[in-house]
Amino acid sequence: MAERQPAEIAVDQASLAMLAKAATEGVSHAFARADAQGKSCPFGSDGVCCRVCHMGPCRITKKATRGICGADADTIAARNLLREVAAGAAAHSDHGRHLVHLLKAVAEGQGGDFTLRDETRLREAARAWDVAEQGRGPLEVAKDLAQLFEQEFTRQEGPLATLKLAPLPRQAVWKRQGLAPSGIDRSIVEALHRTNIGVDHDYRDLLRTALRVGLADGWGGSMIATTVSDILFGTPQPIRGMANLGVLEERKVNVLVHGHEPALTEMLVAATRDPELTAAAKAVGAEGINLAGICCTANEVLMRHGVPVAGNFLQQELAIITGAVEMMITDVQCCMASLPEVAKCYHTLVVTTSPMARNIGAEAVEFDDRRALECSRAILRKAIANFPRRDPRKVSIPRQKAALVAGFSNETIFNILGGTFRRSFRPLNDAVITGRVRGVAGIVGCNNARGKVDEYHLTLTRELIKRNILVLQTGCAAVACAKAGLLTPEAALELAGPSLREVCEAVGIPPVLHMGSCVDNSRLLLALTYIVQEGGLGNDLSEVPAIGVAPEWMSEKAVAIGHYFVASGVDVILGRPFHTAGSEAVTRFLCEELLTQGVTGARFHYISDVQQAVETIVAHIESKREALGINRKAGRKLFDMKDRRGLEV
Ligand code: BF8
Ligand code: SF4
Repeated sequence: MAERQPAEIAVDQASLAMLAKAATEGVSHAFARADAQGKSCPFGSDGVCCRVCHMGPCRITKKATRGICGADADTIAARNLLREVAAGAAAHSDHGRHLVHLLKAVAEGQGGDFTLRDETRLREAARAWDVAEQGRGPLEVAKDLAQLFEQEFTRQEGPLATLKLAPLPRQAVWKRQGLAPSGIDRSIVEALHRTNIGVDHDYRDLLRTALRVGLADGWGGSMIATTVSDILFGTPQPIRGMANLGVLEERKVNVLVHGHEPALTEMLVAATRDPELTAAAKAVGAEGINLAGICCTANEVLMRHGVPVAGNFLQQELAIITGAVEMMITDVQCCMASLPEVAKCYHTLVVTTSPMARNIGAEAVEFDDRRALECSRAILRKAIANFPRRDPRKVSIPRQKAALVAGFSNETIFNILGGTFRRSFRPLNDAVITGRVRGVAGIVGCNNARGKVDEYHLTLTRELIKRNILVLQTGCAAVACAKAGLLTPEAALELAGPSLREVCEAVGIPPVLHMGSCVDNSRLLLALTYIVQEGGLGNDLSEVPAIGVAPEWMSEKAVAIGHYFVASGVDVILGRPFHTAGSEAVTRFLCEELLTQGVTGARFHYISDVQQAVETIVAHIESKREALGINRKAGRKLFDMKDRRGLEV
């Protein structure tokens, strides 16, 4: 691929400015590397390259229609996809497992500085999962809940207990179709087993397994991660914040938290408020410490503390290129391998706090949960000591930053809509039933260096709110829209269609609701569940006028997310296709037969053109409305004699 001009790479001015700076300073970044990669290998893109055994790699071509073992394009493409789902589910779920361990430690009095921040949420969760809570102390309840969650990982038989949170008709679909997963670990192990050479060769069976593993992620690992985060760190509430590289401060020690695990970050937030550390920062000539986030760690601390967001996935290198970052603290997921290389061009220290996410050139810092605050202070001291090494000639912080409101957990949506005394989704259901809100679109997922960053997210979101569709967001999609100012109540006035605007104004919400990090896509599953439970919009998730979209996705985690939405009965539009084009049968199964053969009641759509996506979403939502019968005018029908006779027959 020829090297692209900056304007072909990104839409936001802050990123463009940093790309220009990188060019002057000779710093490489993901976009340049994407160009250097050139066109992707067609066998990989089509999903027909198999490396499962060492007789291979085998590639399927017109001449060689089977690999050495006899596997055809359908088996190979399905097997590759299932492995992606397993990897994505593993990432989310392992994150959940770490949080469960922390919950258990806190419950046993071994949690150091961590506490149970949200007892109400703890008790609600206990009731939802049938853990006795009445008349018992919070630590006792937490211990039992942690144990139950642990068992969700190790369960060998019977369906996951968390599946019970879904509407009954959906549970019935899973049972009928054999899609209900057992233990999370077991599901992932089984996926790896099935995809070994010489095991499962039926693409339909492999793809059903992908749905099952997806469900183990969405309703299992991710749901557990979200729930435990809320219990330990507090359930998010609407909170103001800022987003984009302009949140970095020239006169302060800039510390960026990056990755996905919220535990350390919670303590860093507390440590930055320590007057001793502020004094230490002043002693080296800074005005204080400025903590900001990248990727989903950013979403977590934004939602709970209003910590500013410096950027989404493809801004991680650009943040260092500002020359103003003293330290970037990384853990697991989405932290680029290149960070230490980019940091070498500046004074930035890259630190890794997760024993499973090491990087050559990044300093490994032990983070002990039991001494979390002390460890956080030590890390911040290192960052402060690095401030004098900053080269002022290399510092250029873009001005751009946008205000936002985040923190729309379901618990707060209940309160906002219904009031604390009558917590309810009723007003939202009524707005959908009367057509003031046509439906709901969840726009989620990553950025992709192969495309023009944020463009699909922004165009799609603007077009949908203009058409009175409420948008729910998580992950890097939410940050993309935050940077463009779409996450403010004012955006409703300027950009939403008249009836959505009215609803937003009445309750004081933005037309685009930030619901959290990527594991918090589980909140979207529950939001749809609450809509069903509230009544009037169908009995199953597949009946709600709703859709999921991942416009610019790139991660295996997004593959898993797509699968659990579709398995839950929600159609998913992907801005970029899965690597399945080499098998017509696999593509047809995912994009047609899951729906037409009644496997899930929903399907995937591969749509790279944003306008076509808008049309598909509107048509989909309207067809769901038609099926529910809520598009009919509710006027009174006057019967004439002919009608009456008709009735008597
Ligand atoms: O987990 S949206 S680029 S940061 S994978 Fe990664 Fe994708 Fe961002 Fe959050 Ni989710
Ligand atoms: Fe080739 Fe079969 Fe081995 Fe895959 S499993 S590499 S198709 S021989």
